[in-house]
Amino acid sequence: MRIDVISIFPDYFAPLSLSLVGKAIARGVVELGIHDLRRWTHDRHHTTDDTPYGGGAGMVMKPEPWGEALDAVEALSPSRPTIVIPTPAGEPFTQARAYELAARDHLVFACGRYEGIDQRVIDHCHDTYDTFEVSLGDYVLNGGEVAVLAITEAVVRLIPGVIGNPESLFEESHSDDNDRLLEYPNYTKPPVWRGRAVPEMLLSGNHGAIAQWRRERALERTRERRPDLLAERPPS
Ligand code: JBQ
Repeated sequence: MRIDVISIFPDYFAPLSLSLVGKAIARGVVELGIHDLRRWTHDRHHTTDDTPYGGGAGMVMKPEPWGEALDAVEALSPSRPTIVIPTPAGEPFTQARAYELAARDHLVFACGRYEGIDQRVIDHCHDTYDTFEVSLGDYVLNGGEVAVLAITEAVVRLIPGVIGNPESLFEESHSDDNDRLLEYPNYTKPPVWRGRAVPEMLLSGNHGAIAQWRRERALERTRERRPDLLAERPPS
């Protein structure tokens, strides 16, 4: 997979050369290009934003640098690029979307600042490429950069061969194989820590009973913390 990121803060993406994503890059499973949007400005001050038509607070990213940046990055494409635009106005980013993006050849992330990119750029993306506008949640970030770090990690770990032990993909929270419940609580040694004992059931060696106990804990947690997930589940 090829991944390109367009941002006015290219330094934000240094962490991508670490950890699991970094290993995928080192192994050649992922090819990563980070691009400074200012490279496609032509004025002395490398201006990327301007005041909004119609008035209001904040600034809006100008369309011209974005148009040139997208054209240039498209030229690097091994096939047809998929554009991902993090925005608080996007659809909630989900594990299902992560799986879908993990199957693409070329992802292009377009990082806008909070007030956003001129809508004509977004419309151009929808008309020209497969485009997803996604949000990480209902809170305020200054721009799309942190969202791109999170989405990249969620996607790259799903590319076949990236995770050493693919079994660990199965039982985790939000996976289909876990019935979309939150994950049950986990424990390791020692058996008692600061007066807190590991639940006795887990020491029983009774694998059937343990599986049932874990499912009960997962349901209990989900009911308390994410009742919306229970409401979404297929009947049974
Ligand atoms: C979203 F995706 C973005 C981009 C910019 C700001 C944002 N704020 C909240 N959630 O993930 C987001």
